[in-house]
Amino acid sequence: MKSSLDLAYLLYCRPHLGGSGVMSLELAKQMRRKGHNVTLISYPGTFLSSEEQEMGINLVQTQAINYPCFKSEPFSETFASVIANLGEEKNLNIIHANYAITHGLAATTAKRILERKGKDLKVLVTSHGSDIHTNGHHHLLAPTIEQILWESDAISFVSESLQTEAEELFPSIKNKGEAIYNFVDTDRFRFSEDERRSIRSAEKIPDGATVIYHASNFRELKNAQDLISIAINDKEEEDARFYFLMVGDGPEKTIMEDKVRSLGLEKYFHFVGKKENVVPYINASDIVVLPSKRESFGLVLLEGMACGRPVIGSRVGGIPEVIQDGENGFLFSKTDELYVFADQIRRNTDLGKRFGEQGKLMASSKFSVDKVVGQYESIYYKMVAGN
Ligand code: GMT
Repeated sequence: MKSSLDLAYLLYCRPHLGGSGVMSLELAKQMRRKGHNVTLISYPGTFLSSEEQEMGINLVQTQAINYPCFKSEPFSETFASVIANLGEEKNLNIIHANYAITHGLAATTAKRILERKGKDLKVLVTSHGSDIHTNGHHHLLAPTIEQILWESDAISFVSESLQTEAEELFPSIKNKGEAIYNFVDTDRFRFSEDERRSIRSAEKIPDGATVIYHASNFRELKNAQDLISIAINDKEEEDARFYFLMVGDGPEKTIMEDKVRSLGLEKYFHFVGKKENVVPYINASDIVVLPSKRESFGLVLLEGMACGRPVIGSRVGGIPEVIQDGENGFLFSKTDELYVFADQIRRNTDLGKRFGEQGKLMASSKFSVDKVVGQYESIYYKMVAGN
């Protein structure tokens, strides 16, 4: 039997919401369930649920330094010290940093501090996307990101497409990384008729309406405005119109709300803000749509699939690894196709059902907790063994 490990996760955690935080917190919980010691390291203001506390997960928060001459909080430095202190106190095996920028830099710095003191801390950096497809192309960030990835003991990418892009961008890290998909807990993300009814009634969505679900941080790259094109195309439709459940918050939300108002479409768009539990909103919907310009994976789609929803996504980044075109949903390349595909699913309920069933199957096989958590655990053991 393999011995249990001492693991630390450096992550964006509650109250921050977003795919990387959701994934890394869930991974940490799964590792704790497997008997490993787990410490979360995160920002001031982070909190654990009572379940997480009862499970024996530790939380260490860094603190703001508030030194007046600093232009911003030196989080890379304070996190590095937090990890190094933790590594001195106990025999920490692995620091799993989510994102190279800030977290990976802190982890590799802590590794060097501990090395000087004769301790061997292994660093795994998970690249969730922007380190490569956005910041990785910025000349003021790229050399540092490459160095962090190069210095780490192992790298995981949330999709094969992200790994390919990273290796093209930074040839020095070739053969170092591994694609490990995000996963979904199918016990939590599952269909419920009660939730469906309750949200549709609370949001006053008429019977027969087809509801499109979108969740994001409403940044420009999420391209949420494409959804308005569906509503514009739908103007001729009399009875069974599209309604939109828009979950999340971010810079483009107000722009979208203004646009929706100026087009007289406010009846159809329901901006419900940030939600800690998105499952009832997915269940209230009929199609999940992610029209991003860049996307390393698209966890929102996988959550929709687990709840048996057909999915539509743009043909970019890792989305084609989540959506099998014509099997569990549609991939689109041009905005006009978005309406055509959504309309096809609305008119052909059998097709929507078939897509939903296939998506559910994929969620519990290709993207299952057991499979993906097992992949991470095996990387941890390989790292500790020095492979
Ligand atoms: O999509 C975002 O802007 C949020 C970001 C995050 O930090 O949560 O998401 C990234 O990581 C998720 C979890 O691995 C992926 O599912 C998202 O596709 C990825 N976002 C982008 O690549 C834009």
